[in-house]
Amino acid sequence: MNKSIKIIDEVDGLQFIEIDNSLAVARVALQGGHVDWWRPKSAKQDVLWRSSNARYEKGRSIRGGVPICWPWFGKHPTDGSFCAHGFARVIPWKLLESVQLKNGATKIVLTMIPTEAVTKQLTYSFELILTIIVGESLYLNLETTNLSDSPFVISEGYHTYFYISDIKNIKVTGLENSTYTDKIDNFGSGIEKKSITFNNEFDRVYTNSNDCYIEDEKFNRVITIKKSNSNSTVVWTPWEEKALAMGDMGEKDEWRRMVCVETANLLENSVVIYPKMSHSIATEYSVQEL
Ligand code: TA6
Repeated sequence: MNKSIKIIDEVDGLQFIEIDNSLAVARVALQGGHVDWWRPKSAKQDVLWRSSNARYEKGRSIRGGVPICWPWFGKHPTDGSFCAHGFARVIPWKLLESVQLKNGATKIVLTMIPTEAVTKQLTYSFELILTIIVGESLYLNLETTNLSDSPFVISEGYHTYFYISDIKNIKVTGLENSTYTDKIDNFGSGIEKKSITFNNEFDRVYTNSNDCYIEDEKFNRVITIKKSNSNSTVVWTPWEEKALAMGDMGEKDEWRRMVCVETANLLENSVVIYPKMSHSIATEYSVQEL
């Protein structure tokens, strides 16, 4: 086993992979293939946000880090009894491989283990492989392969929670001139004219394949979100009332210190995967000084 990684059993029987190399520390829950922690050693502040009362329980998603939404994003298109954002984030994955890279980063490769209950929710068979590279940047690549004889459609996304100085201090750029669908405005659409600032609940899906940036003057930094094979970006903050109602968004004001900027493919950007073909969506997070 690679020396920079350690498998640990923690609360409620959840297993984690801990990674500690010369460049960064990270933790990945095998439930959900969920990076619940990553911090480059050079960073002055945390980069990912994780709720102080995140639930570490079998079958529940962890509030923070990088939840994987697959094979549908948001509500199931036809059956509301299926779990929101798909089942990939709440079922077991297993480690296939870990490699120490020459630049000091650590690469791990995971595959999802479909349970009997979730297999019943699908009409097709598939393979899902998640590659994570932990270093000065955090890289994720999710590859879906169609093992059936007919095409199928998925929506997907990295529902990533970023740590920020305060929701009122930041702006999200890279989405100017993109078309959006606004969940708060009854799925109305529009075109984003400027960089995004926040003074209320915000939940929009953008049709966009550009890289995005979270500019945070108080932290004197920008978080760069590189995207590959992703034609949607979701931007979300629950604001106070919804955050307090959710029960796992941390103490009173903790929600102010996070924003979700999600590399995704959904709505009209959902992906058709043909038999024996694969599709990959990738994202990479890094931090620069402003
Ligand atoms: O990505 C934004 C969103 O779909 C919001 O509408 C919001 O409800 C959020 O995700 C959180 O979803 P979750 O199922 O993790 O509580």
